[in-house]
Amino acid sequence: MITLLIVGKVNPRVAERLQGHDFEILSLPSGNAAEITTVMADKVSGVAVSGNLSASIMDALPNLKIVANFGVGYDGVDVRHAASKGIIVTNTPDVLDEEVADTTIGLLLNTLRLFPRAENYLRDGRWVKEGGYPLSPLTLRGRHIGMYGMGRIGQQIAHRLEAFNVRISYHTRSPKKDVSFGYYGSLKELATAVDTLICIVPKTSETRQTVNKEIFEALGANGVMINVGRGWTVHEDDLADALENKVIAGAGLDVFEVEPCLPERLMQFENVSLLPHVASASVATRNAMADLVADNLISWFEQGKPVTPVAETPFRS
Ligand code: A2R
Repeated sequence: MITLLIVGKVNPRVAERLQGHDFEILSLPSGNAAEITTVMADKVSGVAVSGNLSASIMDALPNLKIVANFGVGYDGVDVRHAASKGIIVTNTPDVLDEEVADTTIGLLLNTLRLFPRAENYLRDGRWVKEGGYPLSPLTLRGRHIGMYGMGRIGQQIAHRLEAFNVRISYHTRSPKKDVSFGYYGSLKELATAVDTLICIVPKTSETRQTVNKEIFEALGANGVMINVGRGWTVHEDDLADALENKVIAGAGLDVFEVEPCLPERLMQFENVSLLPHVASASVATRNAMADLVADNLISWFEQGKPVTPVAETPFRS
């Protein structure tokens, strides 16, 4: 029998899907390496996690062969350390692309047209008492959208935006062969050309606070910034300054640098739409992600290969 360890809080469907296979499942809810028992250290060869796994846990499990991460972003898993120890890391790409893209469109429209505020106005009885909700100062009409990131999710967002009859351009480190939108070689050039920036890049050492004062100034007074990738990418103090000083016109955020906390200042702006990191958070999509976590473990232990290994730990048969 193969012993697996669920580290931290992971969608319960992962453990359910592993039932019926030759697995013994242990759990470490605290995610604390110091609580790894001798039995775990002796027996565990596979781990399921949701976003975070430190080098110390990998070191405490000498027989570990695979880490199956719930989520497409795996910046909280020490993949370099895993690679150095020959441990495969897997993530959950593709199955959440469309859900995240749908959410992005919703967040973009909420930011521009103030729909959450308009609904609250109705619910508070103000429509009856005060008449129609004020016109939204911003609109999607006539906008030029700049995609910062044009990967699996970015392409689904752009595909949806095409139906909205808006101009689309993008910046990535290298132009994409199968993408016909205008390419800009730097984020600054993209931000200068467009009036709406959608961020969907991973958390890496290269993307930290790259959306900052300089980029907000380049976006300009009609500028809107939407972030659905990682909070790490946006300089939140610069964003608050840009909103306060009307350097840009609005922002929509689903992700924050230190979740679930966010700077108080961001809460005060009427032209900001905030979501609690829910882009992929429907039952159907989270189930599909859980299934892929389980499928990676099942495939590894029953067929000797992972389904979706990350680039840093490629599978070599
Ligand atoms: O740079 P490229 O050509 O590798 O394009 C990737 C782009 N990207 C960057 N663009 C500019 N500067 C960078 N330093 C940089 N690093 C990466 O981000 C590619 O177009 C995109 C990432 O695409 P995928 O790897 O397919 O990721 P996916 O599934 O779209 O998810 C994006 C992120 C996740 O990592 C989570 O953090 C979040 O969305 O859920």
